[in-house]
Amino acid sequence: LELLADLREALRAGHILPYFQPRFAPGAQRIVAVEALARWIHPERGVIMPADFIPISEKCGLINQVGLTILEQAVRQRCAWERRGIDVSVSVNVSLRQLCEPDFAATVQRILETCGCAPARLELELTETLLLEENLVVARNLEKVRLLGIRIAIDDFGTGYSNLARLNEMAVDCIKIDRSLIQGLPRNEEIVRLVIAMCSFMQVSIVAEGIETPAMAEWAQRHGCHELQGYYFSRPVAAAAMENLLLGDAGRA
Ligand code: G
Ligand code: G
Ligand code: MN
Ligand code: NA
Repeated sequence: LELLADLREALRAGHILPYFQPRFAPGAQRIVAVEALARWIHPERGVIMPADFIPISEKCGLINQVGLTILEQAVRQRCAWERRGIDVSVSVNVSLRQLCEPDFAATVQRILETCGCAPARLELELTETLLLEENLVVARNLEKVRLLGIRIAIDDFGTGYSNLARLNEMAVDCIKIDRSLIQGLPRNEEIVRLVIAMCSFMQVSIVAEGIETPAMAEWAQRHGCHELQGYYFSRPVAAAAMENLLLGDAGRA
């Protein structure tokens, strides 16, 4: 409860901000996108992780404000990087509660327009259970953001209950294979190969999450994953540290 009062104040004070984790494309040999991950920079308690405030935000109806501030800051940061010649897309996690807001799509559009951000450079990460949603408001929001040209990714794929028919119909742009599947390699090689084959059939971009070792990176690249994400490349870091990674990355290319 105390934390909740703090959270409202933190939102007002701008203490909820995005960290960034690189998505490395082995084909291009560079960071092509960054995922924004919410952090609460608490004046006394230091960095508070999403697991300790996203669930509370969901329960108390503050997730819309948390999601919005992360989306806004992430898009603004991406555009600041673009002006400095750094070319990178950004992906942002979106919760079901946000998509239940009738004006969600309009709000995203306004944020893009304010920053002058190309819609195709923004990806929204949704969980697969969200695809099962029969809610009309959610369906309309998804349709609207897709029509704007914003990309849709399915996050944590392989952990929920997928409706494969629905997934195929939805024509998502990207599937992020959950780290539990990647970290089960090579024991569960067969199942991950089947997931990759299915994604290839659907012509979606494939991201392997939770890459922690060179062996995992090598396996995922060899088996056709388009992007790799995980501690092997970098933990989620603050914008300034991400910028250094991006500049170093461009330097190497
Ligand atoms: O950053 P970390 O790896 O601890 O993230 C843990 C979880 O918190 C992830 O599953 C992620 O989806 C969720 N999360 C992080 N940032 C956001 C956010 O801005 N919005 C929502 N809805 N979830 C987030
Ligand atoms: O659920 P989502 O994929 O949005 O959240 C990403 C979460 O996964 C973040 O909490 C992030 O810190 C974590 N993460 C990212 N890369 C790795 C990794 O290589 N290993 C582990 N264990 N966690 C990771
Ligand atoms: Mn994610
Ligand atoms: Na994920």
